[in-house]
Amino acid sequence: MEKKLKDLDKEALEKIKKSNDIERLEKLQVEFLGKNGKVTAVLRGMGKLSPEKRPVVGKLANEVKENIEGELKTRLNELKKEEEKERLKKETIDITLPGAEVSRGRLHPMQLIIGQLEDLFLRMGFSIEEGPDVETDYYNFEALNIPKNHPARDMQDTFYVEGDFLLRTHTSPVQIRTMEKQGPPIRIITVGKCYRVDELDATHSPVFHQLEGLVIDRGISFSHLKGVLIEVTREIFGEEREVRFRPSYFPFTEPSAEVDVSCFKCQGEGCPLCSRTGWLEILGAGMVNPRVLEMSGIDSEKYTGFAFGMGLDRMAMYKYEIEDIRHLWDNDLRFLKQF
Ligand code: 2NL
Repeated sequence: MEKKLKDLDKEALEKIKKSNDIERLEKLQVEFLGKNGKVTAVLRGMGKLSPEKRPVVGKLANEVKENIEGELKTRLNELKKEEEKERLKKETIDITLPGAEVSRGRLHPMQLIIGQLEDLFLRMGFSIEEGPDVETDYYNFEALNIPKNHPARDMQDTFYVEGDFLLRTHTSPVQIRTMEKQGPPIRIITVGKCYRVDELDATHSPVFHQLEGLVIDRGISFSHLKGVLIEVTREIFGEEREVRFRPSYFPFTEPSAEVDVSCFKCQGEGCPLCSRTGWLEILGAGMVNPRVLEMSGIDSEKYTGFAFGMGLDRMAMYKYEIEDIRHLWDNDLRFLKQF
């Protein structure tokens, strides 16, 4: 019986050493140590032994059993490590392969113009104010000295929401709210969407963008207005540009002016962009009408101010030579990728 155990031990160790996969090891476990395994069978036969022999064989049988168990475990670990090594080898990545291209987003031309102008005004000491797109008749018209019979108030021109509410037709309500809330001195700009009933075509859109500025303090004059606007036009259209002020009329400013910049395409010679005039109209401006100041609670005896407004869609179209305003809304990547 002792010989039998030693033979089994030898046989098991050889088989374990030769086995090359985990499944095979599991089978060996069953073959030798399982319920009907070879070593188990020997242990079961021990009852027939003499009392003297029993402890000796018993001890040996246990040693053999433990030995086989140990060898199985060792071999199993070895195989697992090899398997892991194989797996890692297969999983290695080729770091010399070129990476997948990450395509960068870019800013919409309208956002480019807005960013450039905001930056310029911030450098000049202005702050930026915002306000709601849905406004009341008071903030959009009344407080700006736009009379009840003014054509802008017509249903045909303004989107009325319901009751007293409408979609702002310019950004001026934000300036009014700032005058009420803050009081002088004021040095702000506001940028945002405005709405007017208009058929969409190459040059008109019912939604458009405006930038308006407002400066109110003691002793503000038209020359301050000129200084700021000349700075702005040269920053956007280049240092060499001429700036021209033409008399105009707005209910909320007095006196009022429209501002032209010499055409950057033809240097003022006359071309299709400027309709052969040599000038591009870019904004309206003026000294804030004292009635407008008073309505917002500002003493017009003490304070004066200037204001200006520009259509940003037109600015973007000039600057980037966009010939159709609808490009700004179409989200056609062939267009957007050019900026
Ligand atoms: C234009 C003309 C302008 C203003 C806007 C303004 C605002 C207040 C008081 C007085 Cl609260 N004026 N804004 C002044 C003059 C012209 O815009 O052609 N925009 C596209």
